[in-house]
Amino acid sequence: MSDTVETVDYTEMWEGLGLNVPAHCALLKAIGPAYESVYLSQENRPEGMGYFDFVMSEIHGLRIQELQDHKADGGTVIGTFCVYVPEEVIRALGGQSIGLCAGAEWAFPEVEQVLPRNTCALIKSFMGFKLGKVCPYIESADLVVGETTCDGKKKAYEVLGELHNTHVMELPQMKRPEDRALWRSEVDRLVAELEQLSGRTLEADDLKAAIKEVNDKRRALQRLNAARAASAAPISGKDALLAVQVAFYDDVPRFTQMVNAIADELEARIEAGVSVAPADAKRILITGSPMAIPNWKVHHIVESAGGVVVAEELCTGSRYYDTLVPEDGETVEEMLEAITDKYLGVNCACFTPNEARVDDILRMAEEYKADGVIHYALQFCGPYQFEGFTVEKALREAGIPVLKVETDYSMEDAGQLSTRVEAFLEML
Ligand code: BJ8
Repeated sequence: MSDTVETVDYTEMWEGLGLNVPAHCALLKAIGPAYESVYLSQENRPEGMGYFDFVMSEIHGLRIQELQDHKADGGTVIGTFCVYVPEEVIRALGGQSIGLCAGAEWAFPEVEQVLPRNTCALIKSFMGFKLGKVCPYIESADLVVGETTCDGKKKAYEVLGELHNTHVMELPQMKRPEDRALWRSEVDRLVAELEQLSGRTLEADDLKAAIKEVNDKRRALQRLNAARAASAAPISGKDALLAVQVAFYDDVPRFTQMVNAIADELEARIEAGVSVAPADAKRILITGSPMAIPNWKVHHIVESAGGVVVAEELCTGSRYYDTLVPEDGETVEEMLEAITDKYLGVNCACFTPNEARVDDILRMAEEYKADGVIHYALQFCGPYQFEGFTVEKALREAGIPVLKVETDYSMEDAGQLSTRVEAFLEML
């Protein structure tokens, strides 16, 4: 992508996808200014973030056009909502894996006619985008792959399944050998579904190449995030969060190259002692429910209050990029075994017990020199609200200050949240 691309009218493409074009334009009109005020108002951003400004300006334009071109060339587009869905398998079978829109309030009154009101904002959001016909990603998707994680998602996929071609993977809720065997069989079932959809057979060479490409993407994110451990923060938390959010739907090799370029820049900034935050800015680790694009609310509040977010133990954070699939497998069987283990290793609150997540948080708090931790749970997100107690207890025992926040996508509580965050930062 170049930053000199002329403005293109995508209306015909959006109409072809069956979008409600006036409603869709209203959505874009809301996201543009939000991005400007949250992102473009920052000072001293790494130059490489210009790529993400461009990606955001074309979020429903050029990238959607690329997906249509990919489909015209015989490829598939596969929508996902969870980091457990193995994107290596999707890529190896000619698919583009796309994390679907789920980070903004849209058509909630319509959603509440098909889902209970006390459903988390993330689920309501993806259902609102579908019912309101404003998401070109889901309308481009040949298949949506869901998973049996929390109860809300499980049941929402039943409703979504009536509106869109949907495949649900059964994710076990424990990590015993018999659970692993179930998950292994679910990986096979996904392979079979994608083979049928694409008309291809999973080949070892393709799977090996896909593992390498996705690992390279995660390695680039690891580099970018490792730079945030420096005492002088070389990048804001908002910018680092955006990079992971975009990782779910951007072209993989291009994204990897761009993130590596930012990592180069951050490493040079560390050498030169360049920081985006004052030396005494309090360093915050955020953990909890995922923050899908354009949910930047808590990061924006923390950084507007003078803190700096240095790490995220989130699915839009370390849970996405921390672990890789070993690259030494040669047969399809060996590689699917490795994929099974890598994904079952993610520590989501849907699992019980889930002590490894607490270990991850404690390790990250130390690695990133966090002064305090914010535990973020979406309202009605039972798994993360429940684990909030365990996490808080472990952090207090370790002597690490913690603030628990429960919120949604509306800005109604922004003032109250800011006050709590300011008080927390002052106390650190
Ligand atoms: S691996 S966190 S992406 S399931 S916020 S819908 S948990 S009620 S999204 Fe998730 Fe996969 Fe786990 Fe990550 Fe339910 Fe909570 Fe809503 Fe959630």
